Amino acid sequence: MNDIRNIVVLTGAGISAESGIDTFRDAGGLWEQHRVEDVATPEGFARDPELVQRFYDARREAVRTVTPNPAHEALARLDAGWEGHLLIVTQNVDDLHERAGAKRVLHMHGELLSALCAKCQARHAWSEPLIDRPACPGCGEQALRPDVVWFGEMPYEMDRIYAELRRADLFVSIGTSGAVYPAAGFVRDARELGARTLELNLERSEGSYWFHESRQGRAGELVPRWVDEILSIEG
Ligand code: BJW
Repeated sequence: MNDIRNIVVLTGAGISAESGIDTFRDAGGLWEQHRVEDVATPEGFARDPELVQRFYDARREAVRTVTPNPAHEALARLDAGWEGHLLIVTQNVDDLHERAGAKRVLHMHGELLSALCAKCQARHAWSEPLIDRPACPGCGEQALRPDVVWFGEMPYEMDRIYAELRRADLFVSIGTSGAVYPAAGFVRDARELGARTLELNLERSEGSYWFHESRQGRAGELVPRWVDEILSIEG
């Protein structure tokens, strides 16, 4: 463990579950409440934009009412204390990593508090509803959509993520089912490139086989314990 300098952490919906945000694939999760084809694909948006805007407007509103939990706080502590390279790649569209104080965060599936203009492609910080089709502050067109990555779209900053995976000594996956690519493939990529791999999740994920070590439990308990371990090797 003493030769670890460069860390990539991948987080998923499970890290925000204890803050009160629904996951996607657990019992009672978002995909039991909504058809994924309707609300998380460009085709669904083209068919029924109002349904999709309502879905994301409600989630944007709900995210205001929740707060970071001990797992987000522990990763922020890691970010502040770790002198080597660190990148927290999150699949989550909430802003709980940032609100806990983490700085080295990349939102590969976009952000609820951002709007993307389908006309000029500009991204704008956004906290209001989109259902009433406000004008894009850049080009003036009423073409704003949620700034999230739907199935069939390219996740953000893949080149930067793969560059960090190439130099990672340690890859840690937290609270993700491993059902959605390319994120689900990061463990295999990181391992084949020489990183040690660790999973912290309520249950074994779909790609659990690829991890050197898999710990099961709640993120709010596992993550602070792991951060204590990793920071103790630096100090
Ligand atoms: C706890 C806990 C607690 C609970 N403590 N743990 C290869 C093979 C097959 C298909 C494909 C492939 N490559 C691409 C595809 C197609 C597709 C895909 O993956 N399809 C699958 C269905 C197979 N992927 C795409 O289309 C992606 N784009 C793409 O691939 O572009 C081309 C490309 C090619 C090559 C390189 C790069 C790019 C885009 C995917 C976009 C996903 N979008 C969504 C919606 C985002 C906006 C929104 O939030 O609404 O992203 S879908 C949804 O799933 C969301 C999540 O980020 C994502 C992952 O979910 P996550 O986070 O894992 O949540 P859950 O609910 O699944 O799991 C939660 C876990 O937490 C569970 O395990 C629980 O046990 C655990 N848990 N409580 C710890 N307290």
